[in-house]
Amino acid sequence: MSRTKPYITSSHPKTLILGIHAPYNRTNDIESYFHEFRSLVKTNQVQYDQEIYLKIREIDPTYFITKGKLEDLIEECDKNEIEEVIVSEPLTAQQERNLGDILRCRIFDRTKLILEIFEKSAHSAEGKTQVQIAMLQHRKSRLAGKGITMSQQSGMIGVKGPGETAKEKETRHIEQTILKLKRDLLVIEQSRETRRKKRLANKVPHICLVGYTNAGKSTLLNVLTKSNVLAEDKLFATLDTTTREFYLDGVKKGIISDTVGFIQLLPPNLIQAFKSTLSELQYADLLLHVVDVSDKNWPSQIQVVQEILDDLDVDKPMIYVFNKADKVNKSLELDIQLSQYQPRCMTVASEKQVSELLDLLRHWPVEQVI
Ligand SMILES: Nc1nc2c(ncn2[C@@H]2O[C@H](COP(=O)(O)OP(=O)(O)OP(=O)(O)O)[C@@H](O)[C@H]2O)c(=O)[nH]1
Ligand SMILES: [Mg+2]
Repeated sequence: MSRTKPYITSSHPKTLILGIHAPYNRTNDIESYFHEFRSLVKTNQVQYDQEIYLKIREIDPTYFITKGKLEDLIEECDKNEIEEVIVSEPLTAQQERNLGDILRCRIFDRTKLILEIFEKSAHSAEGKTQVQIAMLQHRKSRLAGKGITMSQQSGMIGVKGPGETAKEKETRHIEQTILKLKRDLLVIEQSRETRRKKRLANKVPHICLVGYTNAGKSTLLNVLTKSNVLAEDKLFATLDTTTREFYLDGVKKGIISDTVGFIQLLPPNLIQAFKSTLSELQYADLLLHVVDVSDKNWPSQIQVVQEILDDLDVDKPMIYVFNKADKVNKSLELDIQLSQYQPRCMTVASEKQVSELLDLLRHWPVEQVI
């Protein structure tokens, strides 16, 4: 495939978003998946000029997209003078570079998109440090794929041994920065540990909200604890764990924490980097798994959350909280689907309709839990 289009440079790149239905995608409804992708782009405040959605039956190891579809895409990018392509899927460093070369565009994959959103949403020192580590790890993985442009020798006359390549130099710099950030994180974690020990010593029951991003966790925390945590119609509004006291019928029952939302194909580097925040879940007595039941993909979203919890070795008593019940029509089919999840309740957190949940919490059988 020969290319003639020159690289274009401008301060406002012409951007195309490319939603791909990949063979590994297990969502029930691909339109909702693409809607989620557009929400990611919107949350990252990127304006786009064109959108293309396509289905591939297999993944091409070189370009991710198979030949015929790739040729159509090249034509589209040429015709519309596209400078930047945002892809809904995670790409390998190699695929990202090859696609960039053949399309003559800058390519951003799902991982980069999510990392940038996390970077914008992090407020606490801990959140910022965790995101920075994940960003640097991603940068390092991209450097590893880079070829000769980075590897000019920088040896000097009169200096023994081979010169260090620019790539090696940058990789080393990244590694050193990551090490420093990890040390900073350890210090921050110590204060978390102290607070946790105090809580455990006081035997304060701890409830954690978990769930897919945008399910309504923060809204629910606000209702249950009469707080005012940021709840927004954007993905990953919450990155920092907020903990509040929880009173039921006028009696203090324990504390409730909000956590970072999950999403399918969450970059592994981010899960790794956020392990210290997510470690709170290991000490929870009860998880409230908040599900946006109005999203057509809610069953696969439950699966995504469960897989991440399994990955983190978190196995705790759980209540399924089917939220946004105001946006669904009750049906026998839905009832049958929901009956697989026990114990469960329906809520409309935005309208403070949480009585079914409060009933469950009131009658929760384990004495030491609530
Ligand atoms: N219709 C409806 N909207 C709701 C309900 N609960 C929450 N929302 C809205 O859903 C959006 C997301 O709510 P959040 O509470 O921020 O969701 P979250 O799970 O904390 O999201 P992240 O922190 O981004 O993971 C907000 O615009 C809420 O107002 C509900 O029961 N019904
Ligand atoms: Mg939130």
